[in-house]
Amino acid sequence: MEIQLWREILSPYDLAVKELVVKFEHLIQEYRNQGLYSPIEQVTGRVKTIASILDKAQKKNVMVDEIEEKISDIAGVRIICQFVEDIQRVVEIIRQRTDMEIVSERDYINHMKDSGYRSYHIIVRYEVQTVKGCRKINVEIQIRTLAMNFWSTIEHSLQYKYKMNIPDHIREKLANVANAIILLDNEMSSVRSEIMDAQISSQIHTSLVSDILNNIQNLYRVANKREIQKIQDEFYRIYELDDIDQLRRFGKELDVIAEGYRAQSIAEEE
Ligand code: 0O2
Repeated sequence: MEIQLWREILSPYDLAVKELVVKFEHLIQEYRNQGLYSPIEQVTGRVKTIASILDKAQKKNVMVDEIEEKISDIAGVRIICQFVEDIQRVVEIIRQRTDMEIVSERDYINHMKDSGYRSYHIIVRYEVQTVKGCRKINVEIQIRTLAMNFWSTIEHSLQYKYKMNIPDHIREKLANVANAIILLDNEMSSVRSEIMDAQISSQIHTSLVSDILNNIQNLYRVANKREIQKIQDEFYRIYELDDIDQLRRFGKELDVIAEGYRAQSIAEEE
């Protein structure tokens, strides 16, 4: 098949990966904007390279014209979570979605591969709109923790270097590290709720400060400069106290002041 045709074949896969990355990133943002913990930490995506598709087709005895039907990870999205528990939450989120249909699931978290690989795989059918009309294609979604991702990224690069013949002593080390990663993820899970609480209050603090600074900036245009200076000094004083309740109260007072100026300017316009 000509390279030009490959480009055309891969184009809807490229679109699917881009759309899905945007959708999952938006989910992260929605959780954070609502001051909630996001079970998704990061999202990445890729379209398999032509060389890698051909390699896989050869390994699986797949003819070139059967590639789209028989290779289900041409489009791949990777969802990284902080904790093992988050993986199941993400699986549930995907199961509930109406813009993708689950074709199959593979649980390499509870059923680790002999290599030591762990991840949860879901193949979904996803619809994209192209100039030639609507196309439904397969996308593989891999869900794993940061620690699992660390292991699989290193191991994958070694597979590439050693062309599947990783020396025994390295293979043994990788197997040991895979077991250490199970322990590491379990240890992190045991302090999950405290870590989540700390992360959420840090998010709330950041968004409160940003709302207050936005409000002060808007007031600059309409309010008396002396009053603004007083508000700003008060903000610095409260900020240094490092007390989220005081900051929240201050933010609310500022909202009332801003609302007063808004009402005044509407009245002046009329
Ligand atoms: P790449 O370069 O990431 O695209 P099967 O359906 O069992 O015939 P298939 O399609 O390979 O075979 O399914 P599987 O086993 O679920 O693997 C799909 C993808 O999972 C792989 O794609 C890897 O990305 C990842 N994976 C599976 N096993 C391992 C492993 O032992 N180590 C690492 N690092 N990744 C693994 P590709 O095409 O192999 O690679």
